[in-house]
Amino acid sequence: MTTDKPEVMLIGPLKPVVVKGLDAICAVHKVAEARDRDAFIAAHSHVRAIACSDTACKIPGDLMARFPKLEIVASFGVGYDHMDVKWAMAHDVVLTNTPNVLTEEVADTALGLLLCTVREFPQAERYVRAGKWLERGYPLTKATLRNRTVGMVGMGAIGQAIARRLDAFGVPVVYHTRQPRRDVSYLHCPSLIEMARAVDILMIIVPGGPGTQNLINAEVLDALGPDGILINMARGSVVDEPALIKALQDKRIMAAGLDVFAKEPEVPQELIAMDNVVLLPHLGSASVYTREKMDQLIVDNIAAWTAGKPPLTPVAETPWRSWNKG
Ligand code: 8YV
Repeated sequence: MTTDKPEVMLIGPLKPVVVKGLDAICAVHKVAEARDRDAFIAAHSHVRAIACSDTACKIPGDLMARFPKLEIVASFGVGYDHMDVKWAMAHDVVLTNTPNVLTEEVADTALGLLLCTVREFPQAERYVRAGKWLERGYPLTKATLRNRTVGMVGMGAIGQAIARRLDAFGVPVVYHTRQPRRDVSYLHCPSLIEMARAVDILMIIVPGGPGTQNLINAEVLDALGPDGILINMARGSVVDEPALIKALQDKRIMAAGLDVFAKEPEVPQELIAMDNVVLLPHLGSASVYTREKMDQLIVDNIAAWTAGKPPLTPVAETPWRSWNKG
């Protein structure tokens, strides 16, 4: 196919907002429609832009290397641990993500998961459906948000939106990040272990990737202690999953609320079997409203690139430079 339009390789599901938006401005080569993926990529190795419509689609360096003129990868998702950032930095490829538009939705989900885990709403709902209320009332929950402090692991835009909600609930917040943030007034805890020891609830909301791999390990869980509750809204990779399972089984922590897992969509049978765990299928941002905004931002980043302008949301490691021409 020859075309005057800029060409884009679309990797991932054919979402209506992405397909419609890209089709209007580019010649879009849709990997999802290819019979032979490898041959399709080889036949279009001249393209200079990739759009990735799902964080479940990995973008490793050896895939990007198959497009020698590659300038930009515009991906879905605020997290970008599915892309090889180091490779992109070394080869002057700009990576874009979809921050901001999902912040409030993910923070809503985090509060929902926190409340469900602390006050056992899913368990209580199952109790009603099973007809057990007719026999006796649901037991009082051991955990409460009252008189508790939440220790946030991570305090980026989503972390701050979660903290704002906790402020409104009257729940004190402290946080751990490598460096204290100047733009927040919550108490900064330089040591994760000490913070875990001091609080009853850990809320994980840090980026995934090598820098945070297994950050929440057995030592942190033990510091959180037998009344402790862990909420993971970040990435499965941030928590040592076998260590978490063991800590829950041994009652070394009280409960966990998990939106993310090490090998999604597989959830360990041990977690499914436990009643003190609330499990969600990675739906932090998953409303039609927010997902469409994220999808549109992929299109807007590509549109800026096709117009020779800086993309709207390059990730910090790969800022737009004048030689990324579009
Ligand atoms: C999505 C996310 O729920 O943006 C992210 O990084 O984790 C979420 O918004 C996830 O990408 C689901 O595929």
